Amino acid sequence: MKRQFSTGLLAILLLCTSCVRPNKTNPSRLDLIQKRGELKCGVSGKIPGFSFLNSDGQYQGIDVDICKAMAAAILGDGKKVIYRPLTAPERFTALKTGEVDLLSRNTTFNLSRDAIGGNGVTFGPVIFHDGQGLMVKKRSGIEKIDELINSNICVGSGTTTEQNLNDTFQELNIPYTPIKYQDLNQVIAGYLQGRCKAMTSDISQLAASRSSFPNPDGHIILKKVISKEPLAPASIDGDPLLSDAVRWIIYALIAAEEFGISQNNIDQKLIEAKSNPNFVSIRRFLGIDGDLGNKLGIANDFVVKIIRSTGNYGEIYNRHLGPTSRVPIPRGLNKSYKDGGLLIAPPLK
Ligand SMILES: N[C@@H](CCC(=O)N[C@@H](CS)C(=O)NCC(=O)O)C(=O)O
Repeated sequence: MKRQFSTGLLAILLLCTSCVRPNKTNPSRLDLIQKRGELKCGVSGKIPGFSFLNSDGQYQGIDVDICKAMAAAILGDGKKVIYRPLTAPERFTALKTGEVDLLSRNTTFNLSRDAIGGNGVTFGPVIFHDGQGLMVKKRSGIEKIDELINSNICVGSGTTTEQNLNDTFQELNIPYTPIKYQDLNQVIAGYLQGRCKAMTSDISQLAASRSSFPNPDGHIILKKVISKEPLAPASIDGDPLLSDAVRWIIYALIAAEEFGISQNNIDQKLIEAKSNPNFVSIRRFLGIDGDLGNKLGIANDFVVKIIRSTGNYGEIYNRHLGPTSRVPIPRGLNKSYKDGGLLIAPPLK
Protein backbone atom coordinates (compact mmCIF):
# COMPACT_ATOMS: atom_id res chain seq x y z
CA MET A 1 0.00 0.00 0.00
CA LYS A 2 2.77 2.32 1.09
CA ARG A 3 4.76 1.42 -2.04
CA GLN A 4 1.81 2.00 -4.34
CA PHE A 5 1.30 5.44 -2.83
CA SER A 6 4.97 6.36 -3.27
CA THR A 7 5.05 5.20 -6.88
CA GLY A 8 1.87 7.14 -7.65
CA LEU A 9 3.26 10.24 -5.99
CA LEU A 10 6.51 9.89 -7.92
CA ALA A 11 4.61 9.64 -11.19
CA ILE A 12 2.63 12.79 -10.40
CA LEU A 13 5.79 14.61 -9.41
CA LEU A 14 7.59 13.61 -12.60
CA LEU A 15 4.58 14.63 -14.67
CA CYS A 16 4.30 17.98 -12.95
CA THR A 17 8.02 18.57 -13.15
CA SER A 18 8.15 17.89 -16.87
CA CYS A 19 5.13 20.07 -17.61
CA VAL A 20 6.01 23.16 -15.64
CA ARG A 21 9.79 23.28 -15.63
CA PRO A 22 11.31 25.57 -18.22
CA ASN A 23 12.59 23.77 -21.31
CA LYS A 24 13.08 24.58 -25.00
CA THR A 25 9.36 24.77 -25.74
CA ASN A 26 8.49 26.32 -22.42
CA PRO A 27 11.35 28.73 -21.66
CA SER A 28 11.90 30.41 -18.31
CA ARG A 29 10.23 33.77 -17.88
CA LEU A 30 13.74 35.04 -17.17
CA ASP A 31 14.53 34.45 -20.87
CA LEU A 32 11.20 35.96 -21.91
CA ILE A 33 11.86 39.10 -19.85
CA GLN A 34 15.34 39.39 -21.39
CA LYS A 35 13.96 38.93 -24.93
CA ARG A 36 11.10 41.37 -24.31
CA GLY A 37 13.49 43.91 -22.78
CA GLU A 38 10.93 44.87 -20.16
CA LEU A 39 9.74 43.48 -16.84
CA LYS A 40 5.99 43.34 -16.22
CA CYS A 41 5.54 44.02 -12.54
CA GLY A 42 2.21 43.75 -10.70
CA VAL A 43 1.74 46.38 -7.99
CA SER A 44 -1.14 47.79 -5.97
CA GLY A 45 -0.68 51.42 -6.97
CA LYS A 46 -2.82 52.65 -4.10
CA ILE A 47 -0.54 52.52 -1.08
CA PRO A 48 1.73 55.52 -0.39
CA GLY A 49 5.20 54.30 0.63
CA PHE A 50 4.67 50.93 -1.13
CA SER A 51 3.33 51.64 -4.62
CA PHE A 52 1.65 54.90 -5.47
CA LEU A 53 1.44 57.24 -8.45
CA ASN A 54 3.28 60.48 -7.62
CA SER A 55 2.36 63.90 -9.01
CA ASP A 56 4.53 63.27 -12.14
CA GLY A 57 2.52 60.17 -12.97
CA GLN A 58 5.39 57.88 -11.87
CA TYR A 59 4.93 54.92 -9.55
CA GLN A 60 7.00 55.07 -6.40
CA GLY A 61 7.42 53.12 -3.17
CA ILE A 62 9.27 50.19 -1.71
CA ASP A 63 7.35 47.63 -3.86
CA VAL A 64 8.14 49.73 -6.94
CA ASP A 65 11.85 49.81 -6.07
CA ILE A 66 11.82 46.01 -5.87
CA CYS A 67 10.54 45.98 -9.48
CA LYS A 68 13.30 48.45 -10.43
CA ALA A 69 16.00 46.36 -8.73
CA MET A 70 14.78 43.29 -10.69
CA ALA A 71 14.86 45.19 -13.98
CA ALA A 72 18.32 46.60 -13.20
CA ALA A 73 19.68 43.12 -12.45
CA ILE A 74 17.94 41.25 -15.28
CA LEU A 75 17.93 43.93 -17.99
CA GLY A 76 20.66 46.32 -16.88
CA ASP A 77 18.20 49.21 -16.54
CA GLY A 78 15.88 49.86 -13.59
CA LYS A 79 13.57 51.95 -15.78
CA LYS A 80 12.59 49.04 -18.01
CA VAL A 81 9.47 48.16 -16.05
CA ILE A 82 5.84 48.07 -17.10
CA TYR A 83 3.72 48.53 -13.98
CA ARG A 84 0.34 46.80 -13.77
CA PRO A 85 -1.94 47.94 -10.96
CA LEU A 86 -3.80 44.90 -9.63
CA THR A 87 -6.51 44.46 -7.00
CA ALA A 88 -6.02 41.87 -4.28
CA PRO A 89 -8.52 39.35 -5.78
CA GLU A 90 -6.96 39.51 -9.28
CA ARG A 91 -3.26 39.40 -8.35
CA PHE A 92 -2.56 35.62 -8.42
CA THR A 93 -4.47 35.08 -11.66
CA ALA A 94 -2.43 37.87 -13.26
CA LEU A 95 0.74 36.04 -12.23
CA LYS A 96 -0.42 32.62 -13.34
CA THR A 97 -1.70 33.77 -16.74
CA GLY A 98 1.57 35.58 -17.42
CA GLU A 99 -0.02 39.03 -17.46
CA VAL A 100 2.78 39.94 -15.05
CA ASP A 101 6.23 38.38 -14.51
CA LEU A 102 6.42 39.36 -10.88
CA LEU A 103 4.05 40.41 -8.11
CA SER A 104 5.49 43.13 -5.94
CA ARG A 105 2.28 44.02 -4.23
CA ASN A 106 2.07 43.97 -0.42
CA THR A 107 1.43 40.24 -0.59
CA THR A 108 1.64 38.04 2.48
CA PHE A 109 3.76 34.91 2.20
CA ASN A 110 1.77 31.97 3.63
CA LEU A 111 1.41 28.24 3.09
CA SER A 112 -1.88 28.33 1.16
CA ARG A 113 -0.48 30.70 -1.41
CA ASP A 114 2.87 28.95 -1.74
CA ALA A 115 1.60 25.36 -1.96
CA ILE A 116 0.81 23.63 -5.26
CA GLY A 117 -2.62 22.78 -3.83
CA GLY A 118 -3.22 26.46 -3.10
CA ASN A 119 -2.35 29.49 -5.23
CA GLY A 120 0.83 27.80 -6.37
CA VAL A 121 3.14 30.79 -6.53
CA THR A 122 6.77 30.99 -5.39
CA PHE A 123 7.68 33.64 -2.88
CA GLY A 124 10.96 35.52 -2.70
CA PRO A 125 12.44 36.70 0.60
CA VAL A 126 10.34 38.91 2.87
CA ILE A 127 10.87 42.58 2.06
CA PHE A 128 8.65 43.96 4.82
CA HIS A 129 7.57 42.27 8.05
CA ASP A 130 4.10 43.59 8.71
CA GLY A 131 1.15 42.68 10.93
CA GLN A 132 -2.58 43.26 10.75
CA GLY A 133 -4.22 46.03 12.77
CA LEU A 134 -7.54 47.82 13.18
CA MET A 135 -8.09 51.56 12.85
CA VAL A 136 -10.93 53.46 14.51
CA LYS A 137 -12.00 57.08 14.81
CA LYS A 138 -10.53 58.66 17.94
CA ARG A 139 -13.85 60.17 18.91
CA SER A 140 -15.35 56.63 19.11
CA GLY A 141 -13.34 56.19 22.31
CA ILE A 142 -12.59 52.57 21.29
CA GLU A 143 -9.24 51.32 22.55
CA LYS A 144 -9.59 47.53 22.55
CA ILE A 145 -10.81 44.91 20.10
CA ASP A 146 -13.59 43.62 22.35
CA GLU A 147 -15.19 47.07 22.26
CA LEU A 148 -15.93 46.35 18.59
CA ILE A 149 -18.61 43.81 19.56
CA ASN A 150 -21.54 43.76 17.07
CA SER A 151 -19.81 46.37 14.87
CA ASN A 152 -19.36 46.55 11.12
CA ILE A 153 -15.71 46.24 10.09
CA CYS A 154 -14.51 47.30 6.62
CA VAL A 155 -12.10 44.82 5.01
CA GLY A 156 -10.65 44.06 1.56
CA SER A 157 -11.76 40.75 0.01
CA GLY A 158 -9.34 38.15 -1.37
CA THR A 159 -6.84 39.00 1.36
CA THR A 160 -5.29 37.38 4.38
CA THR A 161 -6.88 40.32 6.23
CA GLU A 162 -10.33 38.88 5.72
CA GLN A 163 -9.32 35.47 7.09
CA ASN A 164 -7.39 36.85 10.09
CA LEU A 165 -10.30 39.08 11.03
CA ASN A 166 -12.58 36.07 11.02
CA ASP A 167 -10.10 33.89 12.98
CA THR A 168 -9.41 36.52 15.63
CA PHE A 169 -13.02 37.51 16.29
CA GLN A 170 -14.12 33.87 16.33
CA GLU A 171 -11.34 32.93 18.74
CA LEU A 172 -12.27 35.83 21.02
CA ASN A 173 -15.95 35.00 20.55
CA ILE A 174 -16.83 38.55 19.48
CA PRO A 175 -19.73 38.82 17.00
CA TYR A 176 -19.12 41.36 14.18
CA THR A 177 -20.13 41.98 10.56
CA PRO A 178 -17.45 42.15 7.84
CA ILE A 179 -18.21 44.72 5.12
CA LYS A 180 -16.16 43.55 2.15
CA TYR A 181 -14.67 45.65 -0.65
CA GLN A 182 -12.50 44.96 -3.70
CA ASP A 183 -9.73 47.43 -2.96
CA LEU A 184 -8.19 49.71 -0.39
CA ASN A 185 -9.81 52.91 -1.65
CA GLN A 186 -13.24 51.36 -1.24
CA VAL A 187 -12.35 50.13 2.25
CA ILE A 188 -11.24 53.65 3.17
CA ALA A 189 -14.38 55.22 1.69
CA GLY A 190 -16.63 52.77 3.58
CA TYR A 191 -14.83 53.55 6.83
CA LEU A 192 -14.70 57.33 6.39
CA GLN A 193 -18.36 57.48 5.33
CA GLY A 194 -19.33 55.71 8.55
CA ARG A 195 -20.42 52.31 7.19
CA CYS A 196 -17.99 50.67 9.63
CA LYS A 197 -16.72 51.40 13.14
CA ALA A 198 -13.27 50.12 12.16
CA MET A 199 -11.23 49.35 9.06
CA THR A 200 -8.67 46.60 9.10
CA SER A 201 -5.60 45.88 6.98
CA ASP A 202 -1.85 45.46 7.19
CA ILE A 203 -0.63 48.13 9.64
CA SER A 204 1.55 49.63 6.88
CA GLN A 205 -1.60 50.17 4.80
CA LEU A 206 -3.46 51.68 7.74
CA ALA A 207 -0.58 54.10 8.34
CA ALA A 208 -0.33 54.90 4.63
CA SER A 209 -4.09 55.45 4.29
CA ARG A 210 -4.26 57.63 7.37
CA SER A 211 -1.49 59.85 5.95
CA SER A 212 -3.88 60.92 3.18
CA PHE A 213 -6.98 61.41 5.36
CA PRO A 214 -8.21 65.01 5.79
CA ASN A 215 -7.65 64.66 9.55
CA PRO A 216 -5.00 61.96 10.23
CA ASP A 217 -4.91 62.71 13.98
CA GLY A 218 -8.58 61.88 14.28
CA HIS A 219 -7.84 58.14 13.76
CA ILE A 220 -5.98 55.65 15.91
CA ILE A 221 -4.56 52.22 15.14
CA LEU A 222 -5.40 49.85 18.01
CA LYS A 223 -2.36 48.48 19.85
CA LYS A 224 -3.18 44.83 19.25
CA VAL A 225 -1.48 43.28 16.21
CA ILE A 226 -3.65 40.32 15.18
CA SER A 227 -1.38 38.50 12.71
CA LYS A 228 2.02 38.13 11.06
CA GLU A 229 2.05 39.57 7.53
CA PRO A 230 5.45 38.87 5.99
CA LEU A 231 5.19 40.70 2.66
CA ALA A 232 7.23 39.22 -0.18
CA PRO A 233 7.45 39.37 -3.96
CA ALA A 234 6.13 36.33 -5.82
CA SER A 235 6.77 34.69 -9.17
CA ILE A 236 5.09 31.82 -10.99
CA ASP A 237 5.64 28.31 -9.61
CA GLY A 238 7.89 25.83 -11.42
CA ASP A 239 10.28 28.42 -12.86
CA PRO A 240 13.42 28.06 -10.75
CA LEU A 241 15.54 30.27 -13.02
CA LEU A 242 13.27 33.23 -12.37
CA SER A 243 12.58 32.47 -8.71
CA ASP A 244 16.30 31.98 -7.96
CA ALA A 245 17.05 35.33 -9.59
CA VAL A 246 14.26 37.03 -7.61
CA ARG A 247 15.51 35.48 -4.36
CA TRP A 248 19.14 36.53 -4.79
CA ILE A 249 18.37 39.99 -6.10
CA ILE A 250 16.47 40.69 -2.85
CA TYR A 251 19.26 39.12 -0.81
CA ALA A 252 21.77 41.31 -2.67
CA LEU A 253 19.84 44.43 -1.55
CA ILE A 254 19.96 43.20 2.05
CA ALA A 255 23.62 42.11 1.82
CA ALA A 256 24.65 45.47 0.32
CA GLU A 257 23.37 47.17 3.47
CA GLU A 258 25.28 44.62 5.58
CA PHE A 259 28.47 45.45 3.58
CA GLY A 260 27.84 49.21 3.86
CA ILE A 261 27.64 49.55 0.07
CA SER A 262 25.27 52.33 -1.04
CA GLN A 263 24.28 54.37 -4.08
CA ASN A 264 26.64 57.13 -2.91
CA ASN A 265 29.73 55.01 -2.35
CA ILE A 266 29.36 52.26 -4.98
CA ASP A 267 31.89 53.85 -7.37
CA GLN A 268 34.42 54.33 -4.59
CA LYS A 269 33.86 50.76 -3.33
CA LEU A 270 34.43 49.46 -6.86
CA ILE A 271 37.72 51.35 -7.19
CA GLU A 272 38.90 50.10 -3.79
CA ALA A 273 37.87 46.50 -4.48
CA LYS A 274 39.44 46.46 -7.97
CA SER A 275 42.75 47.74 -6.65
CA ASN A 276 42.96 45.37 -3.68
CA PRO A 277 42.94 41.62 -4.41
CA ASN A 278 42.59 40.95 -0.66
CA PHE A 279 39.02 42.29 -0.60
CA VAL A 280 37.82 38.84 -1.63
CA SER A 281 34.23 38.98 -0.35
CA ILE A 282 33.41 42.39 -1.79
CA ARG A 283 35.16 41.56 -5.09
CA ARG A 284 32.99 38.45 -5.44
CA PHE A 285 29.85 40.34 -4.37
CA LEU A 286 30.44 43.08 -6.94
CA GLY A 287 31.20 40.59 -9.71
CA ILE A 288 34.89 41.48 -10.08
CA ASP A 289 35.85 37.88 -9.30
CA GLY A 290 33.85 34.66 -9.53
CA ASP A 291 30.64 34.01 -11.42
CA LEU A 292 27.73 34.55 -9.00
CA GLY A 293 25.63 36.56 -11.48
CA ASN A 294 26.39 34.19 -14.33
CA LYS A 295 25.24 31.27 -12.22
CA LEU A 296 21.85 32.98 -11.95
CA GLY A 297 21.69 33.68 -15.69
CA ILE A 298 22.07 37.44 -15.24
CA ALA A 299 24.94 39.94 -15.49
CA ASN A 300 27.90 39.03 -13.32
CA ASP A 301 27.93 42.56 -11.87
CA PHE A 302 24.18 42.55 -11.19
CA VAL A 303 24.76 43.87 -7.69
CA VAL A 304 26.46 46.99 -9.06
CA LYS A 305 23.56 47.56 -11.44
CA ILE A 306 21.01 47.20 -8.62
CA ILE A 307 22.80 49.51 -6.23
CA ARG A 308 23.25 52.18 -8.92
CA SER A 309 19.55 51.97 -9.67
CA THR A 310 17.88 51.77 -6.24
CA GLY A 311 20.53 51.72 -3.52
CA ASN A 312 20.59 49.02 -0.84
CA TYR A 313 17.58 47.83 1.20
CA GLY A 314 18.12 50.44 3.93
CA GLU A 315 18.24 53.25 1.37
CA ILE A 316 15.03 51.99 -0.27
CA TYR A 317 13.33 51.80 3.13
CA ASN A 318 14.44 55.30 4.16
CA ARG A 319 13.40 56.84 0.86
CA HIS A 320 9.81 55.62 1.16
CA LEU A 321 9.16 54.81 4.82
CA GLY A 322 11.95 56.64 6.68
CA PRO A 323 11.45 59.43 9.25
CA THR A 324 11.28 62.23 6.64
CA SER A 325 9.09 60.31 4.17
CA ARG A 326 5.36 60.78 3.67
CA VAL A 327 4.62 57.53 5.52
CA PRO A 328 7.17 57.26 8.33
CA ILE A 329 7.14 53.72 9.76
CA PRO A 330 9.82 52.80 12.33
CA ARG A 331 12.05 50.05 10.88
CA GLY A 332 11.45 47.70 13.82
CA LEU A 333 11.61 44.08 12.62
CA ASN A 334 12.76 45.32 9.20
CA LYS A 335 16.17 46.33 10.52
CA SER A 336 19.20 44.33 9.49
CA TYR A 337 20.08 41.49 11.88
CA LYS A 338 23.19 43.54 12.66
CA ASP A 339 20.92 46.13 14.28
CA GLY A 340 18.61 43.66 16.00
CA GLY A 341 16.10 43.17 13.16
CA LEU A 342 15.03 40.13 11.14
CA LEU A 343 16.63 40.94 7.79
CA ILE A 344 19.54 38.71 6.94
CA ALA A 345 20.98 37.57 3.64
CA PRO A 346 22.49 34.09 3.30
CA PRO A 347 26.07 34.26 2.00
CA LEU A 348 26.43 35.47 -1.58
CA LYS A 349 29.21 32.97 -2.21
N1 LIG B 1 -1.08 41.53 2.84
C1 LIG B 1 -2.45 41.11 2.69
C2 LIG B 1 -3.41 42.25 2.38
C3 LIG B 1 -2.97 43.05 1.22
C4 LIG B 1 -4.09 43.74 0.47
O1 LIG B 1 -4.11 43.53 -0.74
N2 LIG B 1 -4.99 44.52 1.08
C5 LIG B 1 -6.13 45.16 0.43
C6 LIG B 1 -6.86 46.14 1.30
S1 LIG B 1 -7.43 45.52 2.79
C7 LIG B 1 -5.70 45.89 -0.78
O2 LIG B 1 -6.17 45.56 -1.83
N3 LIG B 1 -4.78 46.89 -0.69
C8 LIG B 1 -4.26 47.64 -1.77
C9 LIG B 1 -5.14 47.99 -2.91
O3 LIG B 1 -6.33 48.21 -2.73
O4 LIG B 1 -4.63 48.11 -4.02
C10 LIG B 1 -2.54 40.02 1.63
O5 LIG B 1 -1.55 39.68 1.01
O6 LIG B 1 -3.64 39.50 1.43
